[in-house]
Amino acid sequence: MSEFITPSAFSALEIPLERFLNLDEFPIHDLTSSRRAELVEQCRQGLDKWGCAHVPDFILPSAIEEMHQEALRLIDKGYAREAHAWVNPFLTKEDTSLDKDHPKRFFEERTSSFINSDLLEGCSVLRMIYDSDVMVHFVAECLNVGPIYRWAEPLGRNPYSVMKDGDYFPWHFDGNDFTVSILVNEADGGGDFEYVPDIRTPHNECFDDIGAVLHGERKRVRVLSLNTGDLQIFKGRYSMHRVTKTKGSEPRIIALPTYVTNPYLVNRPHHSEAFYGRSMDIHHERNLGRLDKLTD
Ligand SMILES: O=C(O)CCC(=O)C(=O)O
Ligand SMILES: [Fe+2]
Repeated sequence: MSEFITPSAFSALEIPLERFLNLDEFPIHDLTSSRRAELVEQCRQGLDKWGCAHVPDFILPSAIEEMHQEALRLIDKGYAREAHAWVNPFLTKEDTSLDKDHPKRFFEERTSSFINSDLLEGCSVLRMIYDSDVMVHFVAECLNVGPIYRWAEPLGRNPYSVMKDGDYFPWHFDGNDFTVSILVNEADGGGDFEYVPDIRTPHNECFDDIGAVLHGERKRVRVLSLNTGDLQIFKGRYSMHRVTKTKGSEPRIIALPTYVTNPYLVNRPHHSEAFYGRSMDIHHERNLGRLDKLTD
């Protein structure tokens, strides 16, 4: 485990919520607050109806700016831009034994990049948001599942996804259960988040429906216009999603604090290589079965 050199987490004592939340407007720390109950209810409705919860202006502009500046300092470092790859929606390798129309044989080029979690700075406000138990508790209540945990995944637990002019993030499913996203900087154009809510279930791969979307079927596709500071909570393991091509000189930067139901698991080695540029010992050591039988 000598690969790990960064500090792991902030303690509850070290996380001033006021640094990233307006607690008058978003009193997620106060379990007696009717405003909190209302927010949880709205998120549950969003997840039920559209597979996505959306809270406008959740994170303070000053914290968004801190994250933006952190991302700009890190944008050209480490593994940020090395992991370009041809990927299918499951991030698995080409399998020529399958029919050529099978969705597992549908490959697109991912040109977007990640600022991996292990690069985040010591005083990163994104790490603070991620490590906050108050946030984890709030997200779990919105999802109406629990307990949920922070992820053991060293590279993908809370990265920034970065898309520069002309970059594309292809259709895929996530290896984890839930993703929270917070847009930190908007591209000049494009960069729409598109998703198909619950296109597969824990016990049904639904390859035909997936294939139809990959070949252009738009009936069930939803498009989210994201705004900086908004919070999205999204079930990326069941809802196939992508980000359309970005345009212009401003990079699209989005923070992705990610929570899971199994605190031990990490991404599969091939998923880590395809998205985050490499796999580490932990990805091979913890390559265990999933409770669902879905391809990932
Ligand atoms: O950039 C986004 O909005 C989504 C990123 C994403 O889907 C992922 O990192 O798995
Ligand atoms: Fe994703």
